Amino acid sequence: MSFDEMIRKASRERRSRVVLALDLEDPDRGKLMQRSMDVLSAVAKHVCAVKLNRQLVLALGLWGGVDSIVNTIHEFSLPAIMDAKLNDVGHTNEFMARSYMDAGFDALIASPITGWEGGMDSVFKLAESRDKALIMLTYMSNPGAQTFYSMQASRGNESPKPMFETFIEMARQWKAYGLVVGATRPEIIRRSRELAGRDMAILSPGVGAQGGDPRAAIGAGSDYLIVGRAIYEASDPKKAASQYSELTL
Ligand code: O7M
Repeated sequence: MSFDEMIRKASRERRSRVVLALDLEDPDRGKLMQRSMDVLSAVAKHVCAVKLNRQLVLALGLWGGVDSIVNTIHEFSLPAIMDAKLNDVGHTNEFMARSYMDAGFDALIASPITGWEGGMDSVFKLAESRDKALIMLTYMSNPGAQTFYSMQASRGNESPKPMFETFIEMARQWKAYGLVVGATRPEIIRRSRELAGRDMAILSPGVGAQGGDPRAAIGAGSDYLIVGRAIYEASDPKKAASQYSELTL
């Protein structure tokens, strides 16, 4: 099953558009692994995908650590997203992408800032050959994100426009599965949806701990909300995940 089919199926069956960001920290490897498994089993019925980032990869290692978390995510019939934020030259991007794909991830997040040739080209070719999804980070959720994502820039003879608009055009041209657009700026989500059309998914982090409004993000055109601390730091993560799911219906 493709990533798109997996996330849609899980979303439909669980009536949830919440992607869990499992960004736990603990200096004790054993405890970190146990806590990750505990949070996963508590919330699995209320989320449609799980996103890991380098926090767990650095602490647990990809092999004999994160790979078993990916297996568990799959046992819950959920797709696993690696928030790799790939942003390097082609051969190292390709090595990282291949390693994450070998570890079982169904989708990877990359930054379009490298451009195509010698940057994203190798990653897209690999993803196509392995039937994996690529998601482009086109507007971040943090306050300072506007410095660059909204910077007016022109390509060639074109008139200037905000950088994120060019990133979305590139993501479309490259046939990315979707975009990450911060939930903290509904007006940017709305514009991103206009430019992306209906075919590309929009995933939005930044609700809860970062102050974004889940309903406003969905109303502006996001398909999925990425939620971390507001779920795994809650006294009852299952209840928090279920409440966020309800907000996205
Ligand atoms: O809900 P939080 O704030 O605890 O966590 C948000 C998650 O989304 C966390 O895993 C971040 O790495 C991620 N994220 C952002 O918070 N803002 C962004 O602009 C982009 C991401 C992200 O997922 O990038 C791909």
